[in-house]
Amino acid sequence: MKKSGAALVRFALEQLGIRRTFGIPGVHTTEIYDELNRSETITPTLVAHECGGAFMADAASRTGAEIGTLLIVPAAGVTHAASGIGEAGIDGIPMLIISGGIHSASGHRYQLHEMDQHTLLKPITKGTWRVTSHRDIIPTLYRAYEIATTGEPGPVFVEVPYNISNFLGDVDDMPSWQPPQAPPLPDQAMIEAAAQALAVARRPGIFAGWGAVDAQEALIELAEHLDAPVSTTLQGLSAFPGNHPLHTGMGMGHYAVPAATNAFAQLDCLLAIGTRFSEIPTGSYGITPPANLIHVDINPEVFSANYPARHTLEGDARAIVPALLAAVKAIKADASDTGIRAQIARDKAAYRKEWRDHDSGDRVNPELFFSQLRQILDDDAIVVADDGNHTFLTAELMPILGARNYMSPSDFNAMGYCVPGIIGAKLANPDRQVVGIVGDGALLMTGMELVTAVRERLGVVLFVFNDGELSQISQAQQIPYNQKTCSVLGAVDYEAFARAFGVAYVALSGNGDITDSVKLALEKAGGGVPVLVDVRIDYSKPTRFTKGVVKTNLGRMAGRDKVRVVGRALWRKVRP
Ligand SMILES: Cc1ncc(C[n+]2csc(CCOP(=O)(O)OP(=O)(O)O)c2C)c(N)n1
Ligand SMILES: [Mg+2]
Repeated sequence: MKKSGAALVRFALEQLGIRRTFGIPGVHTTEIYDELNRSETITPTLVAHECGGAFMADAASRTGAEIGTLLIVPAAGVTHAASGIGEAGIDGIPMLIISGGIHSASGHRYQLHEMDQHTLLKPITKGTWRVTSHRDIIPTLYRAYEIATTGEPGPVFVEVPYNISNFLGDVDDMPSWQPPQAPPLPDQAMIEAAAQALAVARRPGIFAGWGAVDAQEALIELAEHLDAPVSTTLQGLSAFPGNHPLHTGMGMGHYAVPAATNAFAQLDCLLAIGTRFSEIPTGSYGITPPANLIHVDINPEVFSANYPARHTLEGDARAIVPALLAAVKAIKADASDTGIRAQIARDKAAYRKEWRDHDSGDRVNPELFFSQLRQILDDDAIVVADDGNHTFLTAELMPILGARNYMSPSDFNAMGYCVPGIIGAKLANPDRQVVGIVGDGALLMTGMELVTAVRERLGVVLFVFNDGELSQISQAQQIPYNQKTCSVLGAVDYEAFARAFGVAYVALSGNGDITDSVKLALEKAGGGVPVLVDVRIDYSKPTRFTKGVVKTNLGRMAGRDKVRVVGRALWRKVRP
């Protein structure tokens, strides 16, 4: 039979259960857009910039039932989207990216949007394909999808040349999609050995990353059975409920929140699930996990990459954690109350008090903001942060109560995630509250996507932490340089900015306004309109994370560099 490539793309996406694509059409993709527009199950969604589209697709993947999909023009669309693809690639988030491609048989060179996209995308995707015939389209999209969603998930890229998508060609059949089999569990003997190590440990602890988000029920039971404290990575903040008595907060070691630092101080066994021990979750490698380290991950390359593991269990945490729980229960009775819960509660209360007692002057105290926001929001609200000081404030002060209810850029660390992120999350979860915490610098990168939020009538609330600086960097410049080079922003009238897009505006100027302003914003958002809340945040107290990382990095410097850096700072203090 004869089909256009565009019709074949539509068929494959419908089979894969894709319900939405993000992107901007161009001459290479208008035929595919036209097909999708006629699909009863797929909605092609226009974005303002492909980078925003990629962050939306990422957020839809993190919080929704199906994987985020991009439909973009070749070359310029792909380079614009690359930051979002990179974030998904490093963070293990599945994403399907389809671009048009130049006419593959025209015989001409220097065509519009001509570029080797595959070389560019190789390091940030799990695979890239260029279809070479109509017969190729359906199997290639199925294969790409399977690779994106199995093993450690990640982005995949398929280029469909213009002459294939837009013209008719021969296909023999249109096969339906068959989902792949679940992978096998690791050897039972390895699970039992790890369970034995946990069962005999005097002070076991659990460190949960994004890879653990879908194993929460068994993880809670395992932690309770062992009376083991649980800390999370930044990306995995939602892997364990923030209001559980064994939840310590983010990290371990001296950069972590105090409840985590103290609870993890004397561990003799650590169970790490779905984390790579990369730079952010280790506070720039400032932790010392015990030698008795059990590492569970779907990607075996992470084992012993930064810290040697005694036991490694390769596979999906959704299968391994319940198996580990069963094996532990078979060896060890429920642990008695070790006193760890009371210690965590005391440390958490003291840390909150330390923040509340910090004098924020006439600006908004971060602890008061987050504790009141938490009280007002629904338990299943989705919280999206960007990258900056506001991220670590959110991580340290905002309890996240359910799996996949928090996201922010992590190891790839691409600023600009939040505004598109709340859009992607809300489109995937129209009945849940979705709020963003964004730095003013990050807002300037992708804030134009508010036009998309308004067009889609999304009742999202965006809290802009307005401090006029790229604070995470300006803070880091303080000690070594005592100067804020290129980290002070221009002044922006956010009320006018919001008005330009038809976004509602709420001012949050001081501590007395917090509850009323948050409630007002949520009420306005209930009407299907995005709301920008201009938060005059107080950034005068640094987070534990920032202080810890600065200390770790200074401590690691060679003596002569330390003298140079500290000496320069002192000199500039006297002679600015
Ligand atoms: C694309 C990109 N560019 C630069 C950086 C470096 N960076 C990390 S945090 C940060 C500051 C963010 O400023 P803002 O959004 O205002 O948040 P704040 O730290 O003030 O809360 C910068 C510039 C980055 N992570 N990503
Ligand atoms: Mg800022």
